[in-house]
Amino acid sequence: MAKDAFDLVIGLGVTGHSVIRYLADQGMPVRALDTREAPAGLDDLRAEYPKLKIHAGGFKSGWMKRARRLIVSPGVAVSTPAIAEQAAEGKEVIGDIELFARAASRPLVGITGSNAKSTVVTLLGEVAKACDAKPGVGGNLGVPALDLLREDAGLYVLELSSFQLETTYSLNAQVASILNVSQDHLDRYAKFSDYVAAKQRIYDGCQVAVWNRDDLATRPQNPAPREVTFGSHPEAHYRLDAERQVLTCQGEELLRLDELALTGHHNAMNVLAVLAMSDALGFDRATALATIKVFKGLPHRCQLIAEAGEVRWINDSKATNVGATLAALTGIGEAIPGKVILIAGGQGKGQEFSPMGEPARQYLRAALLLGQDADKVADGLAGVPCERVADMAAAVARARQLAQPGDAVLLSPACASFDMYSGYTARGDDFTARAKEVTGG
Ligand code: UMA
Ligand code: ADP
Repeated sequence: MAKDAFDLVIGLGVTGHSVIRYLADQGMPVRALDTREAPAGLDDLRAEYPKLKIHAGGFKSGWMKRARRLIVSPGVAVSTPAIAEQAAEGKEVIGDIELFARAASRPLVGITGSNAKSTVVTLLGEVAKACDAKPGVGGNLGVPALDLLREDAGLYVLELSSFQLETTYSLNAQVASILNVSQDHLDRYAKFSDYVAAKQRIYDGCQVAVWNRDDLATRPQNPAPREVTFGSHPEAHYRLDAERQVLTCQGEELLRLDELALTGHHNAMNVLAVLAMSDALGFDRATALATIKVFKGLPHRCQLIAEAGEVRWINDSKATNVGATLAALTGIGEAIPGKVILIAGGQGKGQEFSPMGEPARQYLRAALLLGQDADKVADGLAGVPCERVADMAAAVARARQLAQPGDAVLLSPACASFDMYSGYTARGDDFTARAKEVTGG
C-alpha cells in the first residue's frame, strides 16, 4: 500500500461510524466525509478519533481521487456522479457488508426482501439462540454488521437491504434468502428490475438458497447448489395448507396455525421461511417449533395497541410500502367481523398505489390520508371514501368518529414517514399515544 494511501468512508451515520471503528481498530489509515454540513454525532466522532480527518458538507474531490477505496454507506447512492466517476476509473467502491463478509470466519445467513426481513431475522435469531448457536444478529435491522465482529459468535444472521447488497461482492452465505419482492425504493432505482437485481446479489456464492415459491422474482437467477422453497404453492417444500390451516414440510405436518402467536397469511409465510432456514442450518426442529410458537412479533408491525368499544386499534407503522399494507389489509380485513379504517400516506417513493384498490374496496370503511403523497394514495383507492387529514391527531379523532363495533383502525401507511417524522418508530409511537388517549387505554 502506498505510504499515504487511505480508505475514504462516505456517510457518517451508524454504518460510517462502524466502518471507522473497524478500520481504526486494525490500524488502517482512514478518512471520512459526509455530504451534509452537520451530520449527527460529528462532535462525538471527533472526540473519539481526534486525529481522524473528517470533511462535512460535500464530496471533497481531492480525497475522492486519492483514496485507495471508497466505503459507501447504504443511504448514499453509488450512482451519485462523484462516486460513479471514481468507480468508472477503476477504484474499488464497496460497503460495510463487503468488509464484513471478507472478515467473518463463521457461517453467515443473509436475508433480504421488500418486507418481512426484520421479523424473519429476529425470529431466526431467537431459534438460533434457543439452539445454542450463539448468533450475532444485525445488519439493516440496526446493529451494523461490522460491530458484530467485536463479540464472539457461532453464526451471523444478517438483514440486508438492496442498498447494502449493491456494494457487496463476496457474501458467500451459507444460507441466503429473498423473502418476497414488491415495489419499493423506486426513488433510488431507475427501474424495478434494477431493484430486483440488487436483491438477487444475495445468492452470489451461497450454499443453500431459500426462496418463495409464490413469488418467482425471489428465485435465484443463477441456480444455487441447493434450493429450498416455501409458500402456499403445491410444489413448495415448506408449505401453508390453507384448507387444513397447517404448515407442512414435504407433506409432514409441522404446526397448526392456531398454535402460533403470530397471525395472518404473511406471518405464516414468515414462519415457513424461518423453518426452512432453521432446518438448512441443522437446528433441532422441536426447539425451533417451540420458539416459533411463542414469538409475538415486533412492535410497529400489525401490533394490536388498544381495544375499546369493540374496535381494535392496530399499529403497522413499519408498512412503508404497498406490499406490506396489502398484507395488513387482507390479513386484518379477513379476520375481523367489521370493516377497516385505514390511516395511510407519507412519502410514496415513486410507488403505484393501485394494487391496494381491490382489497381496499372489499375491506375498508374509509381511508384517512395524510402527508406528502396523500393524493397519490387516494388515486390508487378509487371507489373508497377517502378523506385528507392534516396530521395524526386529526386522523385518530376522525377514525374514532367513523369506527363501528367490530371494526379495526389500522395505521398502515404504505409510505415512508420522513416528511412528518424522524422515522417509522416515531410515527407509530405518535399513533399509539393518540389511540390510547381516545380509547382511555
Ligand atoms: N448521507 C450523505 N449523503 C447522502 C445521504 C446520506 O452524506 O446523500 C449521510 C447522512 O448525512 C448521514 C449518513 O449518510 O450522516 C447516514 O447514513 P445512511 O443513510 O447510510 O444510514 P446509517 O445511519 O448508516 O444506517 C444504515 C441503514 N440506513 C439506510 O439504509 C438508509 C439502516 O437501515 C441500518 O439499520 C444501518 O445502516 C445499519 O446497517 C435503516 C433503513 O431505513 C433502518 N433501511 C432501509 C429500509 O429498511 O427500507 C434500506
Ligand atoms: P422489513 O424489515 O423487511 O421492513 P418487517 O418484518 O419489519 O420487514 O415488516 C415490515 C412490514 O411488512 C410490516 O408492516 C409487516 O406487517 C409487513 N410484513 C411482514 N411480513 C410480511 C410478508 N411476508 N409479506 C408482506 N408484508 C409483510
